[in-house]
Amino acid sequence: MKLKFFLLLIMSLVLVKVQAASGKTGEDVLGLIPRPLSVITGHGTFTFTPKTRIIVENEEQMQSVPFFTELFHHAAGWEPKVVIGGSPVAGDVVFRTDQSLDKEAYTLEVTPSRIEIRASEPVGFFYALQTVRQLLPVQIEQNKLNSIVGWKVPVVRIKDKPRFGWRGYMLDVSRHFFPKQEVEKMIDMLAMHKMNVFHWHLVDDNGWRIEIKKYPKLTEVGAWRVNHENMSWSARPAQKPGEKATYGGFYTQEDIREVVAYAKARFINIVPEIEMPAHSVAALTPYPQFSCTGGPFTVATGGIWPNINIYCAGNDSTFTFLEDVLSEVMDLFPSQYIHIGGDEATKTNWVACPKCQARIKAEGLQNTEQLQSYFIHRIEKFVNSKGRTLIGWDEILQGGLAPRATVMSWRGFDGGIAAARQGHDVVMTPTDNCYFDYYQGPQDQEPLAIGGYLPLKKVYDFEPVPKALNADEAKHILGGQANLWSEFVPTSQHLEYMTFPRLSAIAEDLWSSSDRKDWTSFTHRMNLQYSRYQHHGVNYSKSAFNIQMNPSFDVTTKKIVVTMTNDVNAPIYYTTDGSNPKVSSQSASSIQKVELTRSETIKAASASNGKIIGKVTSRYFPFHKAVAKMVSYKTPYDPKYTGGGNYGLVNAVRGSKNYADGEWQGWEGIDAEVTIDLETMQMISKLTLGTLQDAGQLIFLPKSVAFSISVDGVDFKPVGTVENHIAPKLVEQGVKDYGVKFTSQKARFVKAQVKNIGTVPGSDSKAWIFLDEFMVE
Ligand code: TNX
Repeated sequence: MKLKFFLLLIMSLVLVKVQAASGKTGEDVLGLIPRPLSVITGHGTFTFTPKTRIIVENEEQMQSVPFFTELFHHAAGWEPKVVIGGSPVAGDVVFRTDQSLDKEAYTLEVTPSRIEIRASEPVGFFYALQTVRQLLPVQIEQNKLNSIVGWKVPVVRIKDKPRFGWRGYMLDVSRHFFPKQEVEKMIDMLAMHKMNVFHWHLVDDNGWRIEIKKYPKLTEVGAWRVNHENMSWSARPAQKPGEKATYGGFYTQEDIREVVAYAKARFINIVPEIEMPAHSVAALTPYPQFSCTGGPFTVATGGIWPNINIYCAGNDSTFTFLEDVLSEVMDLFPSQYIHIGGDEATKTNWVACPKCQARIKAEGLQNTEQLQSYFIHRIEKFVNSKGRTLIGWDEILQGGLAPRATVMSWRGFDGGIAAARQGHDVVMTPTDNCYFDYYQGPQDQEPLAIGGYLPLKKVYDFEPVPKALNADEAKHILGGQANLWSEFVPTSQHLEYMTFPRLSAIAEDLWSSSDRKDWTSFTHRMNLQYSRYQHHGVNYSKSAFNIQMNPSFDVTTKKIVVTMTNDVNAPIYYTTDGSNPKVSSQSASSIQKVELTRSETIKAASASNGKIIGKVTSRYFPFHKAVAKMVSYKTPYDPKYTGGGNYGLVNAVRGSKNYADGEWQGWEGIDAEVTIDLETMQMISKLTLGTLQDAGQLIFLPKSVAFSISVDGVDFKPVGTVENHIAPKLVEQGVKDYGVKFTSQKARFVKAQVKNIGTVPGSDSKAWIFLDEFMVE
């Protein structure tokens, strides 16, 4: 007996030690996401068996259970029974109404003999069960039978409630269409994260995705565009006469009803968005009479900017149309909030339109901004007449906010702050923290995205309540939301890649109280969450583990110090011998520094649970003959892209696919000519100049690069010209070297003359050339 006790003591000490060494607390090991308000861990476990009963108090509480018991059905082959009333026995899960708890709050007490859940409403019980689900072995998430020995839940006491009432995720199904099944999969994942709003961006310039019975052409015509999926979003040609529109899709009203019910069963409200007055070309294509010019229009195949073809604000029939559409939308969606868009309207046509001008006059308005405000006020009146609340993007502040409108603040926090100060409710979704269409890792290792940079950590740092607001104003911040715009998200796989794991971070921002947020704890708890994703076949990104390599070059010592980090404090392993990094005896550190004095390739990767995870980052540092030598420029590089200054082209650090990585020197609309003085005569046989293409940033490969060498810096002798005969492609993004090899010759000076293509194909914007590293060998 004594021996057993002693062994137990040793074992628990070892456990504590192991946890302390990894920095993980007992709570972190549970892997609860989002983190509850309070968690007190204990000893022992409760076991779910086929005999386990969930005793609810009434019919209403039954709704909280199926999404939980279903998991057992798939993973265990049996389900706990749900019964109404009865006296609990050992092994039961018991629901108890506790009116003192807030609507979404719950308490959860797990003892070896029973689980007791308290809440005031079904939604609280539902969230408690989501927590129990995370306390179970992760295999509970599997869609195949497991031979787990006991579905055990650790003894624990949890008190929990959300910080915000609006915990949202927006999906744009217009720019790319996602089938109903994928939408439902996302709703499942939202529910697991205790998120409660799914904002469905159903219409935009690139496709109208919701069936409207009164206007069938909205989907017959408006849901389809010419398929230019193989071209860059921003450079797609418009539909030509006779061209067939084959890309698209839409949801029937039956589909919508199904998805709404599906979400409701998971305590998620769907907020539909019908964009107006802009982002409406897909509607105006079949119904051009509701525009100012009368068209004709085509459903946009890709990006259009500026947004000038918008609904006419002077035409009463436009409002009849929109009210008809909104009536059908409100019949389908029980949501209190109806989103009417309101963003990014360019009012050029309103200025020229006689009807709009007549409206301005008749209504005593000052300008088109006020006309937009008139538009939104009028729609708000209608939405309110149906007992609903209007919500729109922060542009609805322009010209005066409609009396009861709620504002979704996306262009930073300012719109939200202004609205809250005027006493309006606000949902915060600033691009900097919430735009899931932005890159989430070092850009050169990511699939093409719209731009921006929103790594997991930055999502985690999101604080929805700005300090500028006083306590009363802050009450208007309903919560926050992540937005996934889908211009650069063509498939369901990619949609998941962009959403996860960032969704876990925003779920914690919006649910957990700020003093419970802790990045290190989050990264530990995520380990189990990644397994949960895996069991659901979610294609999550591992970019947070990817390595950021930060080289810094010292011109005097001619040394590069490369600092390697990742965001999640995971150990980093690296090699310089060309082999792939392995989990090895190398001292495991989440920051590694290497000093380089000769050409070398560094390969590095992070590890998690003793295995390499994420991508292997490989970077070659060429210590060539011109390193740290003087460069002179015929026309200086643009002050926006200096590549680190005058040694930028000769620092042995190459520019990456990311145009903004600080290595590139840029010239806008003009040619470049650079000359290097090697200081002494050298034998030279190869010259190489790195260049970049990033059509989205208007950066194009040079038309040609002419290389020459000289002994005196006066007479230059050509050694070769590289021409790029391929018509400038609008899709590609990447680094390309222009180089020449020749028989070894003596020279002190080398020169590259670089020809810019001049203007962007198909437009009159100036094209950029970007150069980095002029290598001499
Ligand atoms: C701005 S956010 C938009 C969207 C784009 C998004 C891309 C907002 C209200 N409007 O139309 O898809 O940027 O990040």
